[in-house]
Amino acid sequence: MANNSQTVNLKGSGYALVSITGLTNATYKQHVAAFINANDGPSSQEFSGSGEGKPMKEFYTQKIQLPASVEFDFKFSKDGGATLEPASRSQQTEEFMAKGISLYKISSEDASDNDYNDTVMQMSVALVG
Ligand SMILES: [Ca+2]
Repeated sequence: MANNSQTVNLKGSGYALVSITGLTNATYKQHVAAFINANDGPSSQEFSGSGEGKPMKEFYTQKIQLPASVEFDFKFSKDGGATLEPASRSQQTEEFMAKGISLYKISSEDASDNDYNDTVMQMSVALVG
């Protein structure tokens, strides 16, 4: 798998409400594509933004059937979006689990300073029966 891509596997059965949003800490424009492959079909969402501590304006929320996988592809642009190049991802996805809900943090680096927070994606998965 390319190092600008990371997949989160969502195990189980039944339905879950999946919500994804993100923020940037970056001068360069950040692009993220999320591909959701659920038991009841695929969906996807693109996210973009730039700036320090700026939320991305896109927000994905959908009820899906488990099991599912969610692939995050991270890119960035040095020329305002005309040319995209891969942004290496950070360390492993951080995962926070509680009964019925999981939270994930997936972040990337555009290789200028290695602070690994140029894009920080957050995903919540709430079981809804
Ligand atoms: Ca950085």
